[in-house]
Amino acid sequence: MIKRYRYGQPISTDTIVKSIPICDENIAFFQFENKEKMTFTYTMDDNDIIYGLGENMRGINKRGFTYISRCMDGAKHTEDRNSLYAAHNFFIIDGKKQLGVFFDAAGIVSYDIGETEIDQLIITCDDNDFDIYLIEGDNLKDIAKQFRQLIGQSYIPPKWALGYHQSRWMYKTEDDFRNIVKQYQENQIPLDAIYLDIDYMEDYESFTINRENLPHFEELVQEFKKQGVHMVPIIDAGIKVKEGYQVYDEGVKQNRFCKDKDGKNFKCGVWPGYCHFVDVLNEDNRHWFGDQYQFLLDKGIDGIWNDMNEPSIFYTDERLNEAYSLVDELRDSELNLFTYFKMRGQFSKLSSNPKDYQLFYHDINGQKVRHDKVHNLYGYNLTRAAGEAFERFSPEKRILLFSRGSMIGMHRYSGIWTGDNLAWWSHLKLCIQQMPNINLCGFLYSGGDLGGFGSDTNEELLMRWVQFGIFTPLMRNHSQSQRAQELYAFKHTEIFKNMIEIRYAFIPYLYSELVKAALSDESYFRPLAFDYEDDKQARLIEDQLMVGEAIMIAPIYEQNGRGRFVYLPENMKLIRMRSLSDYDEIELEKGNHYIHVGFNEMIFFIKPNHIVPFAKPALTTRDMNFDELYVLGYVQDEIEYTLYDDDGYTRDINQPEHFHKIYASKEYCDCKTKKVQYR
Ligand code: MIG
Repeated sequence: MIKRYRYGQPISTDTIVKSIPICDENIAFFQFENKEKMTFTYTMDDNDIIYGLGENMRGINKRGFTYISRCMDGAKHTEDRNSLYAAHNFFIIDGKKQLGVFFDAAGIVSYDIGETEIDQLIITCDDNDFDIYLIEGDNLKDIAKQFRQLIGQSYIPPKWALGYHQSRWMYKTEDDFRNIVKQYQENQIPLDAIYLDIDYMEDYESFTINRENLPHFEELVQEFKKQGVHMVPIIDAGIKVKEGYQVYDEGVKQNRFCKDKDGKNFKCGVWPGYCHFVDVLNEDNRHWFGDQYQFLLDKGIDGIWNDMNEPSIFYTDERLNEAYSLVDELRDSELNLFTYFKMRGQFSKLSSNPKDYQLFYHDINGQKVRHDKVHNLYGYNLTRAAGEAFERFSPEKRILLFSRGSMIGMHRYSGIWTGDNLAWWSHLKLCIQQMPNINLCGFLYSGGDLGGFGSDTNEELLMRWVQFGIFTPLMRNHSQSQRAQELYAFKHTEIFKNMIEIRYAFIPYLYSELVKAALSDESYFRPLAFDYEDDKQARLIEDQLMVGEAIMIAPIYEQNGRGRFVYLPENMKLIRMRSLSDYDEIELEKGNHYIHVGFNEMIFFIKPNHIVPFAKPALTTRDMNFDELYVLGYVQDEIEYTLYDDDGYTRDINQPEHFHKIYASKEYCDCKTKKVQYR
């Protein structure tokens, strides 16, 4: 049951796709106070767990900290960060009551979940205009599903997007790209995509190509395509202020940019120097911005990542002038402790300063709205512009798209990646914990930069990250480190190769579970509690996840870890794999176990009466045969598994011929439409 409450006169976020009547009673469950800010309070039981809030810091259970939905670029994901790049305003309270809560708000919302007062959940809204949806259901899965039905079907990527992707903010020339692809091929490590970071552009201008480094860009795209490898360029939100740059000229002429208080195009500094932001909250402008992507699609590109769309601001003249005048004031004095820190602080406040978001305006259907009131809608709508354009330009084939900035609603158009993590063990753990909460907010196609984006990784950390990444729909190694982070750059290339082959082998299962989750409004990654609600210990587990209907994972995320404690909420079969031809299958009983996991091993668990189909890997997904499958299983009774499969591109997903029934008992397995056999 869903109830909708309205406060003020909200600006439509276009997040909800179902119309629910507004309820005119006072809000249930929460205590409402109209203080300086509107505040909603809920007293939590000691046993209550809070799931959700998507991409954020800290654990699966969000209790104990304050999270602020304010999309923000910030390169250090430390524990004290209240906001990352996303505004994911959905959570579930699970305990004495089970309740889904969604704040449909364009503005900033804060969730103090037992930080100030250990048992108080206190939600405050910066503006007084929003809707709240309260969702009651039979259980956690049901509540999560009702929410997803409210927000519409999640984005489904093409199948090749489930391959392994290599990226690095450093590749520049055609030879750089060729060399990387060649090394993957020579080492026989599967690869489906290679990424173009901002250096492929001319002066960081979106929708341009740096012809000095990439004189034969179009040919290069085709050359790789012949090998089954996709090139995936980045697009940045800021449009460089430069006459002669077509997107700028046209944008100015057609009045596409956000305005400052005087009605001039708002200007701030990002990568290219001074930039304007396209006013993508306006439908017409969104269409225009989407049209720009045709430049890349025409060159054979079929995947894009959208960056800096929180939108990220490095500086504005206002903030720079403040900093300069402080410097002038202090220049000739001897800095004391106070003035020293003041000056440092002044400069570190230059980027992503909330005050800068008060300096520009949008035109939403003729209504002038200050940016900070709708800040969280920006990245969402910029990526939506791309998603909508892809449907126009590529009506037959799905295009890969994922974004850094996001809000719920954008999940219908795109996936997300978790931004600038670091090569820290704690960030591997964070990535594991983010996945189920991101899924709850509708973003199924997601993943973090494997190995860590910033600071230098090491072979062991990357190995463990890859072993977890086998299960994330987006499996991309991306970094800006000094140290090379490609899988062949380390001593045990062979082990990396084995791990990536394992990933490829399981694509039939991973793709099937991802698409089915999207079609049925369910999660691909789930906390254990969603499958084992009455199991007290399962509810507390923070480092194991359910993946699809058959698998539980328990990744290694500690330095020097060669094993770990695993809790089995029921009897399960452990699969411990060194390679596709070298693995153990061990039946284990419900309860606590210590499992050894060598550096060269990945583990997962199969639930009773479930199977995991897999295929022979190849160097690209294109070269795999998805009609000949093998099965790993833990089956006592006769069971039936529904495998989703298609040509990998079609937008026409929901066709009966895409669903293949696999029947299995302990002795045999069978499928009418595919060749299947037990391994
Ligand atoms: O200010 O394009 O998160 O993945 O490599 C940094 C350069 C801009 C941030 C993205 C990262 C990307 C980087 N970008």
